[in-house]
Amino acid sequence: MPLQARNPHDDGEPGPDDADFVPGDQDGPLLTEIDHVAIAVDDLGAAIDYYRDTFGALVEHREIVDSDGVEEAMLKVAESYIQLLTPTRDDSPVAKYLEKRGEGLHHIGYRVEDCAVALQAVKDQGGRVLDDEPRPGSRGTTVAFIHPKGAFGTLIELVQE
Ligand code: CMX
Ligand code: CO
Repeated sequence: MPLQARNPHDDGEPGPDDADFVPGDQDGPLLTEIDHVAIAVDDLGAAIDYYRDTFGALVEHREIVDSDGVEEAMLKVAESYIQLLTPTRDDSPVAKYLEKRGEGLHHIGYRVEDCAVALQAVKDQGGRVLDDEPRPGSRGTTVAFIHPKGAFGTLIELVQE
């Protein structure tokens, strides 16, 4: 075996101190698939009609998520979804987004095997998390959000199915 430079604090286990450490590398990357691309819209019905009439994309799931103050329509695209989002109340994060930035890309949902593990990896790297612990999302998923200001301008949702 070739000799490798070792960190003097190395405990033999792979970890963030290793120069060549990749989070999740032991079992493959932490992000396994794009779960959904979320788009904030003023009129959910109009957006659903647009995707159906233009692309033939159909709603597979619809839900009001009270805890987030949103109504969502999930349109399947291969193994991923487009998540059309509209606010259900004035203090919804999506209401604030629409008011400030108008309609458009709101966040990206990345699928992970284990939301707690992925969230811990973000914290270990000093990332700015919006959820300290994984919490329930739509469709019975477990999710956690990461602040866009610590993630190159993109709000990230970690999604465990
Ligand atoms: N994408 C990128 N940047 C965003 C953003 C978004 N979706 N939302 C806000 N920002 C930016 C703002 O433009 C602002 O930037 P500037 O300071 O440069 O103007 C900054 O982030 C504001 O940050 P803040 O004051 O800390 O936060 P806000 O009150 O604007 O809320 C956020 C933003 C991300 C913290 C809030 O939306 C949140 O907690 N989201 C997580 C929950 C969520 O989005 N739920 C709805 C979806 C549910 C689902 O998918 O199921
Ligand atoms: Co989402």
